[in-house]
Amino acid sequence: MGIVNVTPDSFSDGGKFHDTGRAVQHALQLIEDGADILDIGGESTRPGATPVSLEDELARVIPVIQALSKVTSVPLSIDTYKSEVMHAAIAAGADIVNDVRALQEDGALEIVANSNVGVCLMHMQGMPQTMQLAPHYADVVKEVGSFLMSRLHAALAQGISKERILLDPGFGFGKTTAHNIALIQHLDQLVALGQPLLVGLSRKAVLGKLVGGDEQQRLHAGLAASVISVIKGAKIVRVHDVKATVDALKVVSAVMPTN
Ligand code: PT1
Repeated sequence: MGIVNVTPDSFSDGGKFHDTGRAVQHALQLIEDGADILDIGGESTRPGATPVSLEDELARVIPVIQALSKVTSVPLSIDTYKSEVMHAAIAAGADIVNDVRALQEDGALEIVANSNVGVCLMHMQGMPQTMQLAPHYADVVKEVGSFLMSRLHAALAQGISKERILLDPGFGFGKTTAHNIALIQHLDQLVALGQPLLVGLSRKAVLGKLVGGDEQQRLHAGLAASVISVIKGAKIVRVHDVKATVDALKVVSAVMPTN
């Protein structure tokens, strides 16, 4: 899964047309690089990020989804927790809803249930602005697992069939380095929940903790993280560096063909 961030160009005044074009160009490059899914997002959920209004988020992502759905059959995922954005994105051609709040916002379960799109249910402790201040768990693997099971059951109860549902431990979302590492170490316990697992570690702070350096210097650490995750059973990795990740995973597939 290749990441397509739709955020205003620092040189433009949030002029939609220019930003749409850049995002579409980037998405097409990721397809060329071997992405099987594109994840399109208009609001950052990284620690400390400031929220984006509904109007701005719609103006950023909907034109990109409309444009891409006309030119590619690669599945498009919308990275949002807002039910109005889910609704508009599905109408514009999105195939997957990727929700860091696991369909807990009002109306979100219903909108996904009344469509035929896939959905990724992610775990987060707290909210992006404050989630890294004091993450706390008695047993992070158990607690993430039971949260994901409860959201899985909420989705099933709403009529979303299990074939449509992905689960995600939410690396970096209200987790210390030790919590993130424990989740990778015990990923098999989350695979055992029975749904395909999506994992996002690309360029995240936990990698910086392990190797030092800024975001641009985390590629090799991220490749190791993707390889380990896939060997441990993850089905989808959400990454910025698609070509490098595809190459690394080709080696995994050659050596472990059933993986
Ligand atoms: C993710 C994910 C996501 N991550 C899914 N969607 C982000 N399903 C956005 C840091 O610690 O893992 N899974 N959508 C990006 N969020 C973060 C979080 C970025 C933490 C950076 C960090 O550096």
